[in-house]
Amino acid sequence: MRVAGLSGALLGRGLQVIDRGNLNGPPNPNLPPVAGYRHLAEVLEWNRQVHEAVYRDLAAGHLPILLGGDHSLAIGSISAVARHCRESGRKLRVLWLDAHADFNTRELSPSGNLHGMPVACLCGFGPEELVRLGGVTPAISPHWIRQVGIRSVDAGEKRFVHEQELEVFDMRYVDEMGVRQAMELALAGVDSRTHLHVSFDVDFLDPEIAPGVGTTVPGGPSYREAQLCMEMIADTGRLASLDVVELNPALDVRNKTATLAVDLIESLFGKSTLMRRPMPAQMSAGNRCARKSMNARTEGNNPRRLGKTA
Ligand SMILES: [Mn+2]
Repeated sequence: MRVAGLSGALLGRGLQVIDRGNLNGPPNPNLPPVAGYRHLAEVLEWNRQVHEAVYRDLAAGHLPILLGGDHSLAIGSISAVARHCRESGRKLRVLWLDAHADFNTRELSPSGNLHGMPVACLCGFGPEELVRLGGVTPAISPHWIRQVGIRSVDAGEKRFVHEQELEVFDMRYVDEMGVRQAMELALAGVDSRTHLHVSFDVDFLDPEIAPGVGTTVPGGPSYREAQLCMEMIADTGRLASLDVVELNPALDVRNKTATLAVDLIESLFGKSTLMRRPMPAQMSAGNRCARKSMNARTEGNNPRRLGKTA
């Protein structure tokens, strides 16, 4: 994502960018599960580092962006966000964009992979060390989470999702009701007291457009649907922290997935590719000029070119 120009894209949105560099955790030992978990010691160490880094930047008034790495890192980042919200008296809403519910436990998971368990760990179900990482257990309530794009859930995990009353807008919902309604409901209740955290697993996207992930699942959101998700989040003006995870450059094709991720992050930070006019009340003289010149170009009768130039 650095190579794909993430910093430049954010600078282009008028933001200040501080690249904190890489965190340095232990390597992946590639071992089978021990007592139902794979690499618990390593995952714990990485998450300690993520927690401290994210918490430090939130306390400094920054908007942290975590680039992963596998989705278990969200245990560190979201526990830090929850701690920050407790201390600053803010409500937390977690928007989990993913093909998977990531709500497995050792009893339910066939693989023991902790990247399938972060939501469960954050809600208090998982290995003690990870569950109490943020100081208060559980770190968050299942009722603070909205999941969108889900299309691969194990049978036992599905029961557990219902039992814990997670609000899930799966791909069947998106197919039937559209992204717009899913996102309207997922963002309902977000107000000026809300800290909105987005945990964006790149496998949320359809593998046709985003091949660079380890666990592709067909039937995900298209380019336009993903853009609409991001634009609707931007419209709330409440995005306060972000994870972008599971991007695997070794599986990518000419950095296509990273480039797409950067493109979507730009939309998340308010870049609009569309032609919608600003509300008249908010329209400045500058905007009016821009509108006039766009109209002038429309008269040239080439709307496609207008779309691109604009
Ligand atoms: Mn995930």
